[in-house]
Amino acid sequence: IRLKMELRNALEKNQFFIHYQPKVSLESEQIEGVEALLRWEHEELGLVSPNEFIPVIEETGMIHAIGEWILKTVCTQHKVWRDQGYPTLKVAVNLSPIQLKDPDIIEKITDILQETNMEPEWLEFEITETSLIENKKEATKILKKLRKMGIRIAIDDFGTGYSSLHLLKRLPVDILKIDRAFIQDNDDHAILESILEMAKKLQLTVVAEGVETKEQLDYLKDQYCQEAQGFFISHPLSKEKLESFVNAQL
Ligand code: G
Ligand code: G
Ligand code: MN
Ligand code: NA
Repeated sequence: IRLKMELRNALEKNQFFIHYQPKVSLESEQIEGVEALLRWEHEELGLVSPNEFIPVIEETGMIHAIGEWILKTVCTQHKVWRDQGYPTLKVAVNLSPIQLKDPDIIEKITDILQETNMEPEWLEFEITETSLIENKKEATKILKKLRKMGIRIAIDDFGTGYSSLHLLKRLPVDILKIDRAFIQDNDDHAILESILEMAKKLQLTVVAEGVETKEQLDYLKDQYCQEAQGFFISHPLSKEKLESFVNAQL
């Protein structure tokens, strides 16, 4: 109840900000993109984990306004970086299953892209596997429209739900983000290897999440996984720290 009350004013009080976690190409080991991650800092509660407050903003419907703020903020920042001459990065934004139920979602996204001069080619949306499966029909329609606009779609936390090869083939997606549980299980690579094989057959790009060690990174390279993200590469960073990270690679 406390969280719910405090969240109500969080947008006006400018308590939200975005962190960016680098994603690297396993071939070049260069940064190719970032995942935008929402952060909330309250004056008394301090930094509250998204795992605690996202369910609250979803239940109360605040996710609609906050989701628009996230996309607008990320696209505006992307334009600033382009204007400043940084190498252009892909940027991934998480979409809540609640946002996929908004009948105006396509119009809202279209408006924000126009307003912020964002090329859809640089944008990805991440949707969790479970939310896709639970809301398959509606979600498929929306994802098809987003893809037509030129935005890429990633299935987040892949492997934790029950996507069959058959379902995956019909879903309008471009990228699989393999859940960190499969990356971090160093004793059993069977599932990971079969996901990689399946993704190759379906011509999907694979991103490994939660890479925390050099061993994991090297193993993924051997397996021809395309991209990786995780604490071994970088924690989520403030925009200033991301700029230093990019500069250090140039
Ligand atoms: O960044 P962190 O590990 O603290 O995120 C915890 C969870 O919150 C993850 O499941 C992540 O997908 C989710 N999350 C973080 N930022 C956003 C966001 O901007 N929108 C939505 N819908 N979920 C987010
Ligand atoms: O569900 P989603 O994949 O969007 O969640 C992203 C969350 O995963 C972020 O909160 C981020 O902080 C967390 N994360 C990113 N890299 C790692 C990692 O290497 N290990 C662990 N344990 N969490 C990570
Ligand atoms: Mn994600
Ligand atoms: Na994930």
